[in-house]
Amino acid sequence: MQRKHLIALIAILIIAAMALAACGGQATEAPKPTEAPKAQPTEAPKAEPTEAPKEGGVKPADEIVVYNWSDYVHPDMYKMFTERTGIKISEDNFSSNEDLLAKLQGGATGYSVIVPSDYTVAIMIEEGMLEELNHDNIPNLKNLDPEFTKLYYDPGNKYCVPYLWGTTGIGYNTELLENPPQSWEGVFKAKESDPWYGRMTLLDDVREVFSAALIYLGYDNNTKDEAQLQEAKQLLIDAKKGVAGYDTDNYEDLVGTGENLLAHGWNGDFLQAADEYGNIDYYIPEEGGTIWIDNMCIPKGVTPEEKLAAEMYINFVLDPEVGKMLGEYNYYATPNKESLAIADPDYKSNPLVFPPPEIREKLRFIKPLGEFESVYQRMWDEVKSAQ
Ligand code: SPD
Repeated sequence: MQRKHLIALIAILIIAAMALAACGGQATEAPKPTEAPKAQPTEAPKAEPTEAPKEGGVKPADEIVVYNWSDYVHPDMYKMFTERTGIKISEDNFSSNEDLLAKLQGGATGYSVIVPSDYTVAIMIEEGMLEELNHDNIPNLKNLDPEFTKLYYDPGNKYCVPYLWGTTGIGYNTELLENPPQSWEGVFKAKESDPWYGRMTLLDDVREVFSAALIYLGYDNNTKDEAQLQEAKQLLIDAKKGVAGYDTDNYEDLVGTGENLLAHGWNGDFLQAADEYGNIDYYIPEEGGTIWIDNMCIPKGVTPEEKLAAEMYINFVLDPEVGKMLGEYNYYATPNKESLAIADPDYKSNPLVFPPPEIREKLRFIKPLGEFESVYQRMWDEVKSAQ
């Protein structure tokens, strides 16, 4: 190209660039004041429950891990969640609230949803271990029974959403044991002549086991009285010879197979196993037992993408159909009023899932005890290590 042609070409390019800059690409795009559409709140697109909410450009993570109790989902739930959202999901399990707490306090990462019980949520909020939920991403929150929006440990569900609730009592093998003990005395003071002596387990769970012992002794299951706790500890140590072990994950199967005759455990675990083995029943001993609410929460430290995917999972669980299948399969009580409205009548009327008032009044929540929690832990270590 000749020099004069090159100069002409450059001049044309400069003029074109200046013309574009003068328009700024805006003159035709910027709406005139009179034309500007007003944002109408009612016109804002609503995020479908299963659709990724458009949140500041954040896209949900491709994959999340739920840290949950064992046997605590419907077998189709994770597949359904992936089909609806494209997000892969898997789970890891813990055996007690204390294990969950210790693991997270120890720096474990990689979990986007965790499922602690009531008193543990209180501890985690106090210790700043939980993310605040973005309710805009959880429109199905409206399905929660109002009772579950006013919980002492998290009023307004700022950090957590109730998952399922249940009770702790005794399950037994109905084929091998005709008359299980109606009092905790049969467990804590079992005689060698009792058929269940050496063939029963207690939960491997400090607060649950101490609650049962304290309730039997007639004390507050959240006592901070060291003398009462010492008495409970001695009761538990003396009971050890009749106890086959402490177990939180397989106790119901050991009852179903007949290896053990009875166990201290959670209502839904026994009722699920009853479906499998056909020989298990469950009851609350005459002195009472515990009641609890497990919750879906997001631990601090997740990425914005994981948090969004976790909120989508929480929203999915709150879907009426999903809540129904979860509760009915696990035989735990759903906190979702819309799930309950469409649930099977057998589930809704099952007194082992939804305890009637005369049982309900004998049930006690485990409460957070602050620093005193360590006294329970020390006594529990002494029980476990006693010969
Ligand atoms: N298999 C699921 C059991 C869930 C039990 N969570 C309740 C803990 C109450 N301390």
